[in-house]
Amino acid sequence: MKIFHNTRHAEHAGRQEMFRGRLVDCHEVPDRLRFVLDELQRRPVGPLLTPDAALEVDAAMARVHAPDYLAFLASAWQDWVALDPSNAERDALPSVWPLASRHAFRTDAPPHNFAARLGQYAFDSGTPLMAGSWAAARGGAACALAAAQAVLDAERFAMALTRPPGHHAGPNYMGGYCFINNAAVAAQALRDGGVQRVAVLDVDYHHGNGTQTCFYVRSDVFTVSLHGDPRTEYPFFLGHADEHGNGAGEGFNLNLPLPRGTGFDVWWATLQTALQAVADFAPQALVVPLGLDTFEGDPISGFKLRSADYLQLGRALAQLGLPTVLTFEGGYAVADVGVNTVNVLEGLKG
Ligand code: OKP
Ligand code: ZN
Repeated sequence: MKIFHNTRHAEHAGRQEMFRGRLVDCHEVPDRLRFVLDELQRRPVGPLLTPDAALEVDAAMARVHAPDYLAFLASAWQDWVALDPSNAERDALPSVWPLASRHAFRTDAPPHNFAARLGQYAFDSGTPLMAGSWAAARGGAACALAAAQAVLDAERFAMALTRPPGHHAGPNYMGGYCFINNAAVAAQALRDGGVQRVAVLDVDYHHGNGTQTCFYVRSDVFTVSLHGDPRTEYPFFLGHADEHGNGAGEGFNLNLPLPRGTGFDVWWATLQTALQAVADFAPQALVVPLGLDTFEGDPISGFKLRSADYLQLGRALAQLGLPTVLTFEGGYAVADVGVNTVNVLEGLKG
């Protein structure tokens, strides 16, 4: 198993996120990845690599994200500081949104004001953007691309070990701590590398709204997500059981929402449903947005998995018998996220 880690991840280290009317310390911190790397030192499961600098990461991101969104991200920090030089000491968080065109806000007259542009491209105020966010996110996309390339080159398993995470980022928006959708970049890179059918099985606690949206009208990428019920859980506005895909993508999206408080037995039974759906699709490759925030000790989530359960998850994923790319997503019980991640990888290796 090849593990591509993002050497620039720590350049993204948001200070605070808006939560219910106050700024609270960020949950998505650089230590998350350090704990995984530390555990990989203790229990190596494969070589730790960095992506080849020759990989065409900008082209790979552009296969998933809109050009204006990528341009926005690339200059966002500079534009934030230009808005007010004292902003250099503060992370950028949005505070005004156009909602959707059905609410009569115009989308045909794009604002020049940076605060408005940030609101145009972000769906929550919990995703701080700072000086190093773009470099970190772009470095993560390189890891996703490298992992996909490794699988195209006949590696059975490859992981993009990176943060910030990606599965909430859509074609032209950030949110949920995510800027670039690493899983979508990997899935698209597999398609572009000649894989006809790709399945994405998202096991993060939160619905993978960004990934679902990237592929919602397509039949070549089947998206499945097992997550906290959006009626009570973030991201709230997507992830319901009746979202099956649209147009050519009809029947190629499956959501399996579960109530907050769900324990391993019910989660495991639901995982079997997800695995059977993946098998029925008969993909030639699998992408797993791997969130470890299903853990009982997670501070912001509500499932009750224990550390040993992640070995089982790894074994179950391996039983699909597919070339597999994993991307590192959530998991905020920082002291446990290393053990839980490496448990999945050990289970995978069998
Ligand atoms: C990202 B990933 C908690 C508020 C929720 C957003 C959660 C994003 C999770 N204070 N904020 O799916 O793990
Ligand atoms: Zn999550």
